Amino acid sequence: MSMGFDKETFKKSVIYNVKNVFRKTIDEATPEQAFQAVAYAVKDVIIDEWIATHKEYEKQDAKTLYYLSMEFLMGRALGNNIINIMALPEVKEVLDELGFDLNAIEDQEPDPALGNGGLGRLAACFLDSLATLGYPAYGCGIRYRYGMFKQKIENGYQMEVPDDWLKNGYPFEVRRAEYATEVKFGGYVRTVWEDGREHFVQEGYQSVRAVPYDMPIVGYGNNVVNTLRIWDAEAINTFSLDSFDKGDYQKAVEQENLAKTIVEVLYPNDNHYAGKELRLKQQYFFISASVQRAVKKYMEKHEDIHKFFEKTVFQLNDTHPTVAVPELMRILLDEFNLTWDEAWAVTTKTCAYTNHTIMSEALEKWPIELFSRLLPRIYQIVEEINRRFVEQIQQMYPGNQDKIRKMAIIYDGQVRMANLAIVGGFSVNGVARLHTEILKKEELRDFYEMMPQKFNNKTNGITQRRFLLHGNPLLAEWVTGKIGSEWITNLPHIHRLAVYADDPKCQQEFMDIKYQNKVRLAKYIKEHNGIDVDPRSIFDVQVKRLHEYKRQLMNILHVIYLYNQLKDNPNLDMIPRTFIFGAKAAAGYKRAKLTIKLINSVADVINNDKSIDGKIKVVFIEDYKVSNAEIIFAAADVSEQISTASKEASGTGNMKFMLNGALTLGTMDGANVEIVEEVGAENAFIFGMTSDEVIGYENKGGYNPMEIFNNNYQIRRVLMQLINGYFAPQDPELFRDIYNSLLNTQSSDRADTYFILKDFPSYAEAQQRIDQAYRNETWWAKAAILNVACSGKFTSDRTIEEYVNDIWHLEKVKVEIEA
Ligand code: DL6
Repeated sequence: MSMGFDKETFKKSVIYNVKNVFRKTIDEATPEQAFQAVAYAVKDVIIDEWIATHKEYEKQDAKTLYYLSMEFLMGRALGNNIINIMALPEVKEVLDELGFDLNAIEDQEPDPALGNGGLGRLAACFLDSLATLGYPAYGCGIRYRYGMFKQKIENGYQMEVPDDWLKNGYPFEVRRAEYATEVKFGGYVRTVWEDGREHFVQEGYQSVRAVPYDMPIVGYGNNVVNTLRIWDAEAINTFSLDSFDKGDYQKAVEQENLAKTIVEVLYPNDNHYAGKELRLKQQYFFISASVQRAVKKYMEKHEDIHKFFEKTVFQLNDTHPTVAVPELMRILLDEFNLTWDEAWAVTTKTCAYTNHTIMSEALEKWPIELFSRLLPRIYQIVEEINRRFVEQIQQMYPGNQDKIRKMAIIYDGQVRMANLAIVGGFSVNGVARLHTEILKKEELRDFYEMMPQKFNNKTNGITQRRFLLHGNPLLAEWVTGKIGSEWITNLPHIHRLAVYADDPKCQQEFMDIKYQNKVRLAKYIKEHNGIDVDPRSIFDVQVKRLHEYKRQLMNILHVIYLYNQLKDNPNLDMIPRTFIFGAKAAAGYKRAKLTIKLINSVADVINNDKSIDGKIKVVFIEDYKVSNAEIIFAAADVSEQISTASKEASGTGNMKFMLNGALTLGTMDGANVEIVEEVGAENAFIFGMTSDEVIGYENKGGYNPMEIFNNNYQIRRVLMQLINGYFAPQDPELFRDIYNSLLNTQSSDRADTYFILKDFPSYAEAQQRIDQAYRNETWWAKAAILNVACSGKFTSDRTIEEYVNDIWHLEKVKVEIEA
């Protein structure tokens, strides 16, 4: 139990909060009010540790990491915080005594969804691990007024509903007006001569006030509480008569509007760059505020800005925060009067960049016109960085224009953010071994040849505290019962479970727990979808963002293929299967949205077909998010990780399934490669082309799917069902675009870009192997336990230690709290 936790004080605090905040007695409180009261009471426990942690960091003058990210997909905080202060049993007892159920109260919390998918959730796992390991770190991001949209399914179609997560206030945040700072946009740069040198002054700009809100990030049982700092925007001078009198009316209105719009909404694009001006404003807004604050904080304790990098490191979570490079340069040049070389030396020792994708549509490139208009001084600095870098290229590769074409930061009217991030930092990392190798050999090959020392791999990880301890309490307790609780902070320890994999009693216990988790999910599905699913069927799950490269389409085509077999032969010997999908599509991504409609249309036909006797069920879980993800992972038998090899940088859902004892059905892509390496190919179902094969075909301009269509009757039959109204009797043309995308009958794009038909036979064969394997419960239980036992590598604690050792060089800090 946490040192600072006292049950009676906690109880009083809950009662007091209900009274003080809502003017009610505890018996009158609504569940939402009870949630707020409990959250405030938990925050009260955390606050002392939060203050103590920051005192300790200051006392030790610790080097600090700033994890700069447009996205933090935190999920609910209450349950996680209670677990991390190690007060779960006591809080449950108190709530019991007060007549509340903790689960019901947790369900009242909105999911702070300030992220899209993998990249944002990774940032959240990293914060958990940093705090648990005791490393001084801030997450820096944006306090979006509306996070990731809520997904409603209406008539099979995705509808987007705004996520007003702040509407009742968020109890865990603290507004820190004392750290507010100004961020400037637009205008022009005037050059002035002073003290014998040029100075640059931005004039005629608009500005906003960036105001930070801090959220506590509680380490597990170690008194450490770090901070996620998200910036809100306010008008510099609230709209005033004063401006009106001065004839600045227009400007005052514009500043007010700028502040309102800048943090209004998270762009709901995953692995896709939309190129919107507001997005660049958002990027510069939170980066300028964070970098300014980091410099100020450093200067409070130090005199020599030249040594800034000794105490500070900025990790750029993808290219979105790359303006940190020129922003730090600006501050060093214009505010500290460093020379270019001095400023460059500091900047390039402070910044490090993580690449999260090789998808070309995700590469950020800003038109010069937009970039220079919005950020005139920053653009000047980028131009100078580029000029010097191009000179370097020319020295190294004299006369080689191709190198300049590929590596220049400014080229063809565009500012290329990945190139800026690579040149402006000291480290470039990929997020799984295969991904890093592809970066080195293909996408970033020229940079790798020029500066190999910068490149390194950091295979992603996940926090076992949220995805096992909190999400799957039955399995967590079972694991602890077998091997003790060390796995909670040292996941490789979980390998000790391996000795139980062959033990029939343990196998039975494990399968019973899985069954109970399936019952829990079946209940959720009944409540949310109105569909009955059989917990004895195989739960075959694909939950992740909807993207063509992730191939949800291949999965649903296979469902149709299986259904056809069953229709042909109602006595087909197969283990009943429940195919579960969950996925949000970017609001403007038409084909992805049509795929959701297809899944729901197939579900409608199959789930209502009495003739197949419930042997196949298809469920699309609405509004897939962190809180329901925890329930889904716990209940899965099969984890679908079926991206086209080379396209998924890492994946992290794959790790969460493994930790919960699901078997991977996957391609040799991303971190699947390392998962299989840990658990053994015999305990997974691997299929499909390798990344080398895929890249080989791509280099040849693709392949001809018509051959497969013509020669494989079963595949042809499935594809024809897309356009003969089988799943859309009212509108037989509805799925024509999907059909065309596979066969390229009309479009100018390459046919079947993601090799769905090419990999289909091998996928269907792997699915057949699953059906056979599940019949042998002993084998399945053993393989599932081994998956849990071999998941140790995939803790984000390991990933963070690697970042610390190779890139960040932080020191652990101990925080003692007096009892
Ligand atoms: O590294 C976290 C996560 C990976 O696990 C996924 O494989 C990858 O797709 C995702 N990348 C992005 C890129 N987004 N942008 N822009 O989300 O990162």
